[in-house]
Amino acid sequence: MTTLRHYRLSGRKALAVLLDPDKIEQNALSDLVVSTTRFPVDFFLVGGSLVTDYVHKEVIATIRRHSQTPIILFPGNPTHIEPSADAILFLSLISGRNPEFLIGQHVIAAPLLKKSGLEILPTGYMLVDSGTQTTVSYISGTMPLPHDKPGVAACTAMAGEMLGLKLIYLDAGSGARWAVSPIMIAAVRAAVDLPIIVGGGINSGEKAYEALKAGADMIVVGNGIEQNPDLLPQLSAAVREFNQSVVQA
Ligand code: 1GP
Repeated sequence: MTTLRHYRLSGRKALAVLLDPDKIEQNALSDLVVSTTRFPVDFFLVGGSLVTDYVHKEVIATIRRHSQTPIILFPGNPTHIEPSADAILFLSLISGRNPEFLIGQHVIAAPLLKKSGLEILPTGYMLVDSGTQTTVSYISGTMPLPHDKPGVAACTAMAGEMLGLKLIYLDAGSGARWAVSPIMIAAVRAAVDLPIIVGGGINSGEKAYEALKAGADMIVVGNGIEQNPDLLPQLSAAVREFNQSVVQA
């Protein structure tokens, strides 16, 4: 996203909250979105690898009622395309070897996306082993990158950048037991110039700060916020603290 590129160039960090339409109930959603006026977030991501309720449109409308924060779709397949969002992560699952998720679904989605008016964000999506099998790994039929192989992650991201992708998303998967390690984030940071998104299992201000320090440009949090109401203030503070040090530097 042009905006994420700006974050990368300025050294500022971003926080995104992932809303899974299946998991969040409308009243809780309104409360959460209202609370972001006190504890700002930079983006809302809407989606997940397996959706059963198909209420993306309603979720987006609720966000828009309370907030002007940009909304980015995080789709699992072409049925999750919803034109009322602002942009879509056009994910190529480059950590896997399943052609459907590297290019197949994209061919099906392309004409719909062209009509949708959504901003397209070509993203190298890398699943990283998190100590437990995640829904996205199961649904995509792909093996995640080993947690302790930063070199493999770096080469994968490099290839993604050379192929022309514009963002890298390192994801341990929702509810990950282990978040992506700072060592792996730093290796990817050293290997590519692209903005790096990191998510999965970020459930404390410390983990958020570590990911940002290692080179993440944006962190994504989903599960943790639904489970712990104190997390949003902590994450918002971690990102703010980081950005203050950038402004002062
Ligand atoms: C998952 O990166 C996201 O795709 C967010 O993960 O729900 O564990 O925060 P969590």
